[in-house]
Amino acid sequence: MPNQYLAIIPAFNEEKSIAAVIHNTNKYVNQVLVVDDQSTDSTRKIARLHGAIVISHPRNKGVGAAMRTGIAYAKRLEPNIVVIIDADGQHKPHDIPRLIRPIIAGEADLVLGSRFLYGKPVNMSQIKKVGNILTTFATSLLAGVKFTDTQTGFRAFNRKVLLSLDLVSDFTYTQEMILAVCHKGFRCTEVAIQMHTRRYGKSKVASKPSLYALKVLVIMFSTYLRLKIHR
Ligand SMILES: Nc1nc2c(ncn2[C@@H]2O[C@H](COP(=O)(O)OP(=O)(O)O)[C@@H](O)[C@H]2O)c(=O)[nH]1
Ligand SMILES: [Mg+2]
Repeated sequence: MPNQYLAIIPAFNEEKSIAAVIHNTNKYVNQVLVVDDQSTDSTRKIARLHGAIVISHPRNKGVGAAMRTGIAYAKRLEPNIVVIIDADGQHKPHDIPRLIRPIIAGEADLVLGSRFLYGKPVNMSQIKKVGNILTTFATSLLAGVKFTDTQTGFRAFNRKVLLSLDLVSDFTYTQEMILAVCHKGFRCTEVAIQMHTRRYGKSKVASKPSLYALKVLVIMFSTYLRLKIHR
C-alpha cells in the first residue's frame, strides 16, 4: 500500500458508534483497520460490513496489546501515514486533515491531537483532568519534550515512526509510544482537537482514574528504564 494512509481503530464493545467512525474516517484514509478484543456485541460484524479490515484477539488483552497488533499489521502494509482514532466517537474524523498536516508538510513525525492545548476540555471529569495533567507532566519530563496531552488516542505518525515502534505494554500504548518516539529523536508536535462526550457505551481504559494513573506510571517508568538500558 505505498503512498497511502491507514487508520487503526482499537475497539471494544462499540457497536453503536463504530459504523459512523469507520464511515467518516474512510473519507480521509485509504484503509481502516479495526483491532477488536473479543467484543461481546456486534462491533466486529459492523466493522466488517463497513469495509474495515478486522483483526480480533482470541481474548481481551487491552488497548495497548490491540495497538501492538495493529502496528504489526500496518508494518506489512507500509503506509505513508498511520492515523489512530478511537471507536467511541469521542474524536471527529473531520479533524484528520489538520492532524496529519504537520506530517505532510515535513514538520513532524508524530502528531498528537491535544485536548488541552488551548485550555482544559469542558466535557472531561475533574478527576480525569487532574490525572491527565499529572501523567502528561511525568511523560513530558521523561521524554524531555513539553506536551499538553499525552493520553490522547487521536494521533498520527509517518512510516519511519511506524517501522521504529516496538511497544510492549498491554494496558495502554499512549505514553509508551511517546517516550519511545522521542527517545529515538523523532519530531513530535501537537494540534488542538476537541474531544466529544461519549454518547454510547462505557469508558474502559480510564474508567477508574486512580488505577489508571498507577498503571500508567508503572508503564512510563519501566519504558524509561528499558529505553535507557537499550540506548
Ligand atoms: N481492542 C481494544 N480496544 C479497547 C479496549 N479498551 C478500550 N478500547 C478502545 O480504545 C478506545 C479508547 O477507550 P476508552 O475506554 O474510550 O478510553 P477513555 O476514553 O480514555 O476512557 C475506544 O475505541 C475503545 O473501544 C480493549 O481492551 N481492547
Ligand atoms: Mg473514550
